[in-house]
Amino acid sequence: PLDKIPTWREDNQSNEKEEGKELTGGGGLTDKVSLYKGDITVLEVDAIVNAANSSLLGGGGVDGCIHKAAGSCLYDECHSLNGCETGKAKITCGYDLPARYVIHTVGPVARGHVGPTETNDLTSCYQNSLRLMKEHGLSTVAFPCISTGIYGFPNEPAAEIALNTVKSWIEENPDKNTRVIFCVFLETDFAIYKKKMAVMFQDN
Ligand code: AR6
Repeated sequence: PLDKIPTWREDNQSNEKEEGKELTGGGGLTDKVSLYKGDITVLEVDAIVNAANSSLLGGGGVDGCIHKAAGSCLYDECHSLNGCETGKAKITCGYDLPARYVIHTVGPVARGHVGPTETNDLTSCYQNSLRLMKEHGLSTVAFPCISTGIYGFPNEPAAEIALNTVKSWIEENPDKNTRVIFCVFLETDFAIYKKKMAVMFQDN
């Protein structure tokens, strides 16, 4: 359950105390984000985000895992959606998943190259997913590291885009119930996110 996943504040509380910092009363940025390493399909959140392809009909990577865990009804609903363009997002039910919904977004095929198009498209994936979450009255969402697997977006710039886009969105959409979980799968991504989050997310 979500209450078993610490927020970024809780993850860092002992450090903050040691350094003698005042903890703010809650509701700050650090209460709204978490870093979680593991399988996104087990998370009991309002929505998990799928790093899909433009057919929305499944594939390998996290997409394959999500379809396998959600069952064939997810495929049937995706089949009715007429695909999805790069950078856009579409929402379905979660079916057999513990998550209520799946937000399918299509990341750019980067193959190691990060130019303006790749950057804009990846930014749009996060923005459009968050917009759908809000439109459906949802509060908690988990993102995988979109495009960084089969689509070959370099991990460090992808993390930078994910974190900056989510941070700006949270600042522009204040709601105390918002919780965004960065669900990393690989140790390299865990290390990158941990380092960047320590700099970007601090309430004081
Ligand atoms: N939970 C969380 N993250 C995962 C999981 C999981 N169960 N499995 C893999 N990852 P990728 P892409 C991580 O390749 O680069 C598919 O075929 C993985 O380690 O899944 O956007 C689609 O149909 C990596 O960090 O997505 C598309 O054709 C991250 O998820 C294409 O792949 C994204 O890797 C999309 O490629």
